[in-house]
Amino acid sequence: MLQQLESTYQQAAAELDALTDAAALHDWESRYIGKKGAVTLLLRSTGQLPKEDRAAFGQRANAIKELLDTAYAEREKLIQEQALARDLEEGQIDITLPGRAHPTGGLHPSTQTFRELYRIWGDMGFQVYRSRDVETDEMNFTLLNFPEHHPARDMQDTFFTKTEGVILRTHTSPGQIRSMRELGADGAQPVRVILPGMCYRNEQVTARSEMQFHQLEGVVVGKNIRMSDLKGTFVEFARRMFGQEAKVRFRASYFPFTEPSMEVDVECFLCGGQGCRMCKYSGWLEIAGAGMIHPTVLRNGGYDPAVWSGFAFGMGPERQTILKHRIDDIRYFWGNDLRFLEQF
Ligand code: FA5
Repeated sequence: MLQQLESTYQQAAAELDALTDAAALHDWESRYIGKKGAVTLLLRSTGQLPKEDRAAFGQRANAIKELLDTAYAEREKLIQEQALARDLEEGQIDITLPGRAHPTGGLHPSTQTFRELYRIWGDMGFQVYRSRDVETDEMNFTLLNFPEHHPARDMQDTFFTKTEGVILRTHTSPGQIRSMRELGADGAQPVRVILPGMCYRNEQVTARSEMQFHQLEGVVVGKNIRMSDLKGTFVEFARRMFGQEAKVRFRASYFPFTEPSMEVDVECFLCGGQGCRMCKYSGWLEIAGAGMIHPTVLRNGGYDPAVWSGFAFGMGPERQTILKHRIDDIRYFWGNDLRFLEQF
């Protein structure tokens, strides 16, 4: 058996030296040193030998196995190196090819609109004030002069929590009270802030309306603040946001917390006021609700309405983004579909 072992070793070593490709190497491995390889089987049959021969045979067989293992690893490395050199020579790896670019993330279209709004309102002297998403019914409605029976308090509009009197804000307007109370120093200091944030309404989701959407509120309180200030501010804002030629229109409206109240429209930038599908052939696009802050609300914010006055407005950045990019469905915003998001 020792002779057989030696001749198998000679043969294996000679064959290995002549191998030049990976497939043949693999075949060699299973024939000689794999689980059922000739050397492995010989090593395993040590026990069948007479007792006195076992130790010498076992020792030699183990040494041969080790020699072949090492030679195999060396040959494998050599074959890999040769293959790589061949590939390089044949030009299969073109090292002059440009690297592959990694896809980079982008800003959400709403974030982009917000940043533009921050820049414009910031340049016009407004600071950002962050108010909370989870609100009290009192802040969201009562202190904003909503009568007890106002339909906005109905179950359809508001998301309630399990805690009595605690809701998800339906608009950013409760931040009016919070910012007046916090920054107004008990009705002694003026306030000029914008309040960005998410709002929640328990309403039917459609192409134009979501259950959650952003608003950007604006609050200005001071002495001698008049309707003309509100108007002038919006004319300036529209120019900065939509271009120097932008025209603004104010329509009478109603909100419990402003008096008088109005909707602010800009001339449709798609058709220049001629009338098109986007403006529903009216020539105008609504961009905000606004008005002079109601005396009751001023009082609830800590101000004496005989001395102080102010205006407020609330706009919907998603609706503005929809108009700007002509997006046909608001549901894309929170759908997280990369095919939509990657377009911005
Ligand atoms: C308000 O929420 C008032 N708080 C705005 C306001 C503030 C008026 C300060 C006066 C003074 P309104 O419900 O119209 O008003 O919403 C304001 C804007 O939020 C809308 O013009 C629209 O752009 C956006 N908006 C309202 N509901 C949705 C909705 N379901 N999905 C997407 N955007 C919405």
